[in-house]
Amino acid sequence: MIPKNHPRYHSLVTREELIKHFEAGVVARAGLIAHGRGEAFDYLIGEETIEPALRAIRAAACALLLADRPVISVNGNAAALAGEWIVKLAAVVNAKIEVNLFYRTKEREKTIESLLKSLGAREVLGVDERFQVTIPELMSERRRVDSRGILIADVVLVPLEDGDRTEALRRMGKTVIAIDLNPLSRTARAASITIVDNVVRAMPKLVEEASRLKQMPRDELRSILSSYDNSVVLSEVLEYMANRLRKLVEETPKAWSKR
Ligand code: PTJ
Repeated sequence: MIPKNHPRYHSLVTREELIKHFEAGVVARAGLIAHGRGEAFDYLIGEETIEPALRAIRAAACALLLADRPVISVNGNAAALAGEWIVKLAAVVNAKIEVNLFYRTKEREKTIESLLKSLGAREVLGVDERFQVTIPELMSERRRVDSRGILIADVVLVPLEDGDRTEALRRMGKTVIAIDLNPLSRTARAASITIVDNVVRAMPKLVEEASRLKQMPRDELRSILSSYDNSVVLSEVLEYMANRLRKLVEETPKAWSKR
């Protein structure tokens, strides 16, 4: 039991969710480590969705709504932390959901498929071997993709990724939307749109934004998307982190440094 008034309540609840899903076979062992890395970067943005991330979320919603064949790629951490929102987003933007794992086992694929189905997903790609193809652009287990999903997708949302795959998908000509707390990661740098935010906060916001923008004329969505520049957004995130650290340094009482 985590008391609600604990100063790190939300962070501890998220950890418990991950541990629970690790024990259920959804999250990979390395997924726990990956989360720790993410948490460290979350501190640097003050554990809130910052303005550059909101702009990336808006552009991502436009890209998904304008896509002909959007796919949401799901790994263990994403399923554990944002499964419900993945299913909701897929319904709003009419996207396919595909399980695609780095630490791939048949069993984990099935467990994640069941979790997503229990949350309302009607179809989950990436599990049926009859539709499995390998993409030559990649060496890792992630090279196995579904011929009805990622292979033919024009826009792929990859919450929490490893860099190789994002680069490979870009080489295949796809628009890649990443959610990654680390603005320095290869994924963040290689993606077409990078949402530097915690997947726990970003996914509900993405669903909300996509639902709102769905009512807008497609030309307006195209105009929002074409004015988006990912390198500008990434440098704004770094500037935000640097300014925040500078401010914290100034605010830190001198006494602290003497301790
Ligand atoms: O389920 P699998 O087998 O596909 O494996 C998934 C992991 C995440 C273990 C695998 O993709 C991996 O090893 O990823 P990396 O290379 O550790 O990258 C994960 C990235 O996600 C890092 O840049 C972290 O900073 C970031 N990250 C971690 N937790 C969050 C996050 N970004 C957003 N929200 C988070 N909660």
